[in-house]
Order: sequence, then structure tokens, then C-alpha cells
Amino acid sequence: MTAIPATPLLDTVDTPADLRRLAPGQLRQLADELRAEMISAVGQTGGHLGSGLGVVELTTAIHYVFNTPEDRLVWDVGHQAYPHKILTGRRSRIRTLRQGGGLSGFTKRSESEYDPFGTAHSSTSISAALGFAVANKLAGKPGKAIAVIGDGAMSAGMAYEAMNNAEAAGNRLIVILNDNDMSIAPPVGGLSGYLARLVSSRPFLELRELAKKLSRRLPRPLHQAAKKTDEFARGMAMGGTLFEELGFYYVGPIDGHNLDQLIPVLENVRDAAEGPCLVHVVTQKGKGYAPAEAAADKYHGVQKFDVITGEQVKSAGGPPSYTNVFAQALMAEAQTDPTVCAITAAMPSGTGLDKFAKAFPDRLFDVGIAEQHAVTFAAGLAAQGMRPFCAIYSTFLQRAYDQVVHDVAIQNLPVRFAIDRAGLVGADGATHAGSFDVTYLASLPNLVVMAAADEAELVHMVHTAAAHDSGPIAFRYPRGNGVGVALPTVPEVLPIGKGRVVREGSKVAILSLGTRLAEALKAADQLDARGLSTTVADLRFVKPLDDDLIRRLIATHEVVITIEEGAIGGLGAHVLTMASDEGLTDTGLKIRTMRLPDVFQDHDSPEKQYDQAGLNAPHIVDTVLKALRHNSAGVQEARA
Ligand SMILES: Cc1ncc(C[n+]2csc(CCOP(=O)(O)OP(=O)(O)O)c2C)c(N)n1
Repeated sequence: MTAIPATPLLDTVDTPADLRRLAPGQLRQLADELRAEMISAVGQTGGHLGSGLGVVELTTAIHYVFNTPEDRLVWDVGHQAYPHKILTGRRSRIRTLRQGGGLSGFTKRSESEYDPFGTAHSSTSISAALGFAVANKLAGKPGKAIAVIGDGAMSAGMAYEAMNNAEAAGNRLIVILNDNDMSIAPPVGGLSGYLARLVSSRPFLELRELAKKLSRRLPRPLHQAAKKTDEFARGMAMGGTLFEELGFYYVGPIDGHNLDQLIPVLENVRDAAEGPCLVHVVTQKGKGYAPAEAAADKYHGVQKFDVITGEQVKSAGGPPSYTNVFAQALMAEAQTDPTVCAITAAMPSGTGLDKFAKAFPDRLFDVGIAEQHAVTFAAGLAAQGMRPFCAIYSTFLQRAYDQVVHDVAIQNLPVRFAIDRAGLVGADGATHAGSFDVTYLASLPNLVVMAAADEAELVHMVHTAAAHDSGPIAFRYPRGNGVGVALPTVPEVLPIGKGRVVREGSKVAILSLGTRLAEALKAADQLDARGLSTTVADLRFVKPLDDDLIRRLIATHEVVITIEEGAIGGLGAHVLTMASDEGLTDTGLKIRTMRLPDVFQDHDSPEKQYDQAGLNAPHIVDTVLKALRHNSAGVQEARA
């Protein structure tokens, strides 16, 4: 028996090199300490908890067996990589997770040499690992590449596209399928059922038969290691799986919390002579923390919480979230219209559609992490007379762009895109920011593109989208709570391509798209106080633009500002193009565009991110004053 040292083992492990100096018998204790450290840290920061808890042993075993960072380890999504961060030189910063200036909530190349690939959008790991493996092969370098991918992430087509090519990697590619039978919500679809059957009903092999079968492919005397536990031998099965058909050497299923099983299996696949390997590891989301194990979502993502009770800090209350408002409004539509249906790509709770699913179980389709399929499926539904609402976060819709263009827009099919998390999103950072949807959607013929300025507008937009049968229509709305306006009891169908003037002035016109409207109104107060009478218009539509309104405001104001929560190529570009095409800019008009800066902004609170982006009221005032050459004023003065 290994003596348990007086000091915690984790204190002696800064990097995987330290870990590899431990005896195998010490790893259990280390894993327990690692789990406790992770729970303590996430209790303080909030973030992804359940997924990381489930891979504590796997993380320990991988870094123990493989020669990271030379061997390239790619965590799919990266939300489960907190234990990995603790073991790879980042323990001292683990309590800065997702805070401004702190560690990212995902893996990030700039953060550590142990993060060879940045992740956050799902199902990229096998492709990236294949790239590492093939590059090493071509360069004659020894390194292996390991992709750890969850069963949820395995539902995306990209994982199969990668496996279809995996032969190119030879024995340098190892895929570890981390099967916890959960996505964010319970997993859906045929593949999930297939994995469940693999786990529950693989014929158990006799030890002798197993050793004989494995000896041809695996170099180490696995049967000796296997002798340690009968379950291990029973759990090992091979041949005939979907993965084998795709050219992988399938090993599993094995218990992902049992280090005595994990270590010898990983050593064997590491040293396997030929071909890519897939190790099917069964884990439990939330493992080792009772409140997480008991929670329906296994504490996928949490607020700060009390470690003893597991109780999460409640958000301050206040107005309903945009997500909730969308879901309620859509349910109201579905109540009266049997053709209204909804599609989510593995985000039923994130999109609010879990409520819709309860009310209309036959009309909610969770398609798994499959945004491309979600969009084309919606196109098919629309072509057959349904009114599909495809609810996808702005950042994840990027993945389905060709489907939006080719299957929806070109065919002018009335798919309704409900684009949640539009604009900056805070702690999830650049990978999750909804910065580009206006740019990539409003450039498409046939599409109508709206942005809600507040939660009441969102209700009208859901109703407008439901009524819009002549082609595709999208509406975007941000993460977080509304501004507290009363919700309409009777929603209106908004006239397509028409904005509204919220406040009339005469010298400065602010054309706003989306929820910067509140900042625009604050800025207007400050400008008025300086004697600069200010009009504020909520354009509602970036496509089609309200040309008449824009013409009128340009003709009657000295300074025109556009403001939006999106990248270059959005509202500002559309207004400038229209104005210059019509010669409206030939007159000495002072027109300025305010939008997200041309950088990928790091995680921080959304308020700070918008401040960094220069999209708050003081920045609007500053932009106006600069346009008018009131040089004395700047952001500081305007704030005061
Ligand atoms: C393209 C894309 N769509 C949606 C998401 C949101 N998302 C993050 S984690 C997750 C579930 C992943 O499940 P799984 O791979 O099984 O990992 P687990 O959390 O269970 O460990 C989803 C849907 C994403 N990251 N990327």
C-alpha cells in the first residue's frame, strides 16, 4: 500500500510531469483532491461543473499515460477542461475562470501549451486531432493526438466527417468517447440509443478469448492488467461496432471512473501498432458531488454556489429574460396555429423551448447538436406547409450558413429564425459572442432581418414572423433580462421594413438596431442637455431597410449615427450603402457608424464588454461631439 503523504498530493503537482512521478496507487487520492479543488473553484466563479466532474479520473489518466503537451490533447467543446487546467499549470488562476482577465471557460491556445487547440463549439475535436496526427506523421515526429469527445458532441455530423478520414492518421489518433448519456439535456436520437445499447448489451467476452483477440492489436499484456478486475474483462468488447466500420479499433465500454481500468487501457492504445483507436469510456456527469449527481441537468452550467449545500446564488430577479419572453410568445402562437413548430439543436433549456416541449410535445424537435440539419429540416417542414421556428444561438447558426443560403434563402422558404444570444454574451467570451448574424444574414436576398429593442418588441417580432409566409425571416435578441417594459397583451404584426421614431429632435439622429436603444435614449438626454436636439429611431429591420425614414432623417439632421450590437457589415454598412448609392452623402452629411470593434473580445461581464466595445451612451455622445468637432468633450466629460 502506498502511504498517504501528509501534504495534499495536488500541492505537489503543477504540471503533468509532476503527475507522472506519482505511483499508480497515488492517483486515486490525487483525483479526489482534484475533484474537491474543482468544486471549490466553480463554487466561487460559477461555470461548467457537471462535465468536468465526470472527467476527473479520465483527465488524470490521460496526463499520466500520454506525454502531453507533446502528445496533443483536444477536449471537445472544452467546457469539461477545468480539471485539465488545474493539472496543467493553471491551478493558481483557477478561481479567475470566466472573469475579466481570467482563465477562459474553454481551452484556448494562447492560454497554455497544454491547450493545443481552441474549442467551445462542439464536435471539432476529431478533425483537429486528425490534423495534429497527420502533421506529425508527415514531419516524422513521434507525438500522438487524443480527442476527447462527449456522446452529445458525437451527434454532430462533423465528428463523422472526421472519423471518415481518420485512417490518414495511422496509429497516431486516439479518440476517447466520453459517454455520460447526457448532452446539456438528455441526449436524443438514434445514435444515443445505439451507444446505450453498446453499453448495456454488448456480449461479455471471456477473459481468455479477450486476451487472444486483443493480442493481435494491442502490444501490452492486457490480460494481466485485466486480471485486476473481472468487470474490466467483461466490459471489454470489440468488433462490429459502427466505429469499427469507420476504420477505428474500438475498445470498450470501460468504466471511466476506475483508474485501474483506465490506465492499462490507455497505455495499450497509446502503444498500439496500427490504425486509429476509439476508446469508449462510460462516465457519470456530476460524479462525486451529490447535488450535481441529483440534479436533472447534472449541474451542466451553474451560478456561484454554496459548496456544502449545492445551493446556487439566485439571480437578482427583475424583468423576464428575452429567452423566456420568446418561448412564451411562441407558445401563444402555437396555441392558435397548429402549423407552428419549433426546432432546437440540443439547447431546449437555453432557448426556452423546454417549456414549449411540455406544452406541445409533438411540435418540438430537438435534433441534437446538428445546426446544419436543424436548418435544412426546418426548410423541409416549411416547404410542406408548416411554420417552423428554428431557435439557434447566433454563434451556433454560423455553422449552418450554407443551409441558410442554399436550402432556405434561395428557395425563399418561410423558415423563422429565432436568434438568441445576439450581441456580446459575457463570460463565455469570443467563441460564443453573437457578433456576426446581421452581417451574414442581411446580405442574403429574400431574408427579412429584425432585431428586438426590448422584450415587448420581441413579442411583436415573434408574431410578425409567424404571419410572414412569403419567405424566410429572422429576429435577434440578446442574452439576459429585458429592460422591464410591459409586454403587449395583443401582439402586432409589424409592417415589414418599417422602423419607428422613438423620440423626435432636429440636429442629431441616432438610428438604432436592437437593444442599444436604451443607451441611445440615454445619450439623447445628454445631447439635448448640451443643446443638441436629438432624434432616436428604432429601425427594427436591417433588411429591408426603412429607406423612407432614413432619407427623411438624413435630410433633416446634421449628424446621423447608426448603432448596433454586431460586427462591421451590418446596419451601418447597409445605411451607408443606401445613402451613398442615392447620393445622400454628397452633401457634407456627418454620418458615423457604431458597431462592435474588429477584434474577438475576451470574456468579461457584458456591461464591461460593451464599454470596451465603445457602445454605451457616453461613447455615442462622444461620437456625436467629435462629428460636430466639439473637441473639448470626451467620454469622461459626457459620463459626468
Ligand atoms: C455547435 C454547438 N452547438 C451547441 C453547443 C452548446 N453545447 C455546449 S456543451 C453541449 C452538450 C455537450 O454534450 P456532451 O458532448 O455529451 O458533453 P458533456 O457536457 O455531457 O460532457 C452543447 C449542446 C456547442 N457548444 N456547440
